[in-house]
Amino acid sequence: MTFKNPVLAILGGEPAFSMPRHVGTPFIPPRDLVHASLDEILDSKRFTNDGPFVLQLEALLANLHSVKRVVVMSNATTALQLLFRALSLEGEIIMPAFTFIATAHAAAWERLQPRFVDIKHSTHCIDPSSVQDSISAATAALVGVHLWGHVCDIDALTSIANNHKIPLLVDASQAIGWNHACLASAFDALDGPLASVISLHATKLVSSLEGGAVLTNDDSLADQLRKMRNFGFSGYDKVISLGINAKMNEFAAAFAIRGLECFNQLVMHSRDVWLEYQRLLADLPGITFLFPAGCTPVNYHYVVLMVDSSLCHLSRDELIEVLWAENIRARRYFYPGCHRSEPYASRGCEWIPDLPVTDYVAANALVLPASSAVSVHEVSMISERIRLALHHSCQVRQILISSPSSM
Ligand code: T4K
Repeated sequence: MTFKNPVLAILGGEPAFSMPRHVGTPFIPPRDLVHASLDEILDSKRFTNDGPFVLQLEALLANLHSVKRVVVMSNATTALQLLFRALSLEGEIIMPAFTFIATAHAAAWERLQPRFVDIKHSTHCIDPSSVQDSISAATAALVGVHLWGHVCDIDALTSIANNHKIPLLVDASQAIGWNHACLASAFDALDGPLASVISLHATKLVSSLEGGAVLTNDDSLADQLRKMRNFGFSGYDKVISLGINAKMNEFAAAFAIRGLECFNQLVMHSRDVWLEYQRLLADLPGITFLFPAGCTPVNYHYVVLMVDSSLCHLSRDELIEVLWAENIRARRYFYPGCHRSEPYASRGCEWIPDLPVTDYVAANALVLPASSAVSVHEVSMISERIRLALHHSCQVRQILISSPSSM
């Protein structure tokens, strides 16, 4: 499909797509294979409680992440909660303010105080110097986040954690496939994260519909988490600790296994999409790709742009409105930052730190439909609409001013 001088939908033209293109469209593995797994589960009548698909998924994820132990859970938020609880953390937990709210909520739900720190411009991940400035006797743990699939500065965080004798944990919800092994060799010295958490939510590269997992090389932590996710049971009839129901069911696990069978293909496609956006848009004034030197995202699942309105004459939010009219559902994730979201914003001034990079990124980052949500050809259609929007920025602004949005 080619378009000759298309008119932007916001200026009266036809939308680029008849159906919405989302940032988080779920990947559906080959249906015949999904149906075969479902039949197997129905025939076996084994639906949950450490069934064979859950155990197989744990083994596959351990292999993919080069980690000794994996404990799958009902979602990543619960996985974080159980991890914090298993470590008996008390007091403050340092984390970036620019992350999905679940990182903060999981800690707060476990009665920990999230202490928000700033991020780096180059990666959007936690800034170790900001961590250093915020650490105190009340700090119980550090949580790095592999945002957009970029691995946060593990070396610097490890050294801070070791100096202060506190655990380093990683919220790797957006980084399925990351190499936990780069730290495994030094594990005995507590180098690297004690554990990381991935998400298998529907919107992730590979999903179990809803799901998450803790990855760790610590056997006793993994054993404790396995019991905690199943009411504290240790075998039939024997409850040995406090626990909850955080189990993943067999169909969810089977769906994820089928997705993992396509993992390499998915990463390759996502990389093609990521590169094509850069090829088509990198020269646009005011548009910058998040492309840290020497560091590529683990799985290329997210395509993130920074929009400088002084150069492209449209703000990030105005560009989003133009794209939504085209059925291109670009998003501004994590706005306005956890520190400015409830319940954290109401904790009082001393709790709302000055985080200039977080505020800037939250106001200007734009996430485009990528990965399995789009084909490489569709990337060219989306890129063309972005170019047009910037080219007609004056007209677009006039229309937007005359009909303000609800954003
Ligand atoms: N830590 C971090 C750093 C995270 O990014 C996340 C999750 C977590 C922790 C917690 O993980 P989980 O407990 O969820 O396992 C999504 C996801 O709900 C969330 O999992 C994810 N991060 C976050 C970044 O994004 P939204 O706001 O994108 O969801 P929603 O419903 O607006 O979905 C986006 C679009 O995707 C929809 O407009 C349509 C499409 N979609 C979505 C779903 C759920 C579908 O086509 N089908 C679907 O089933 O939050």
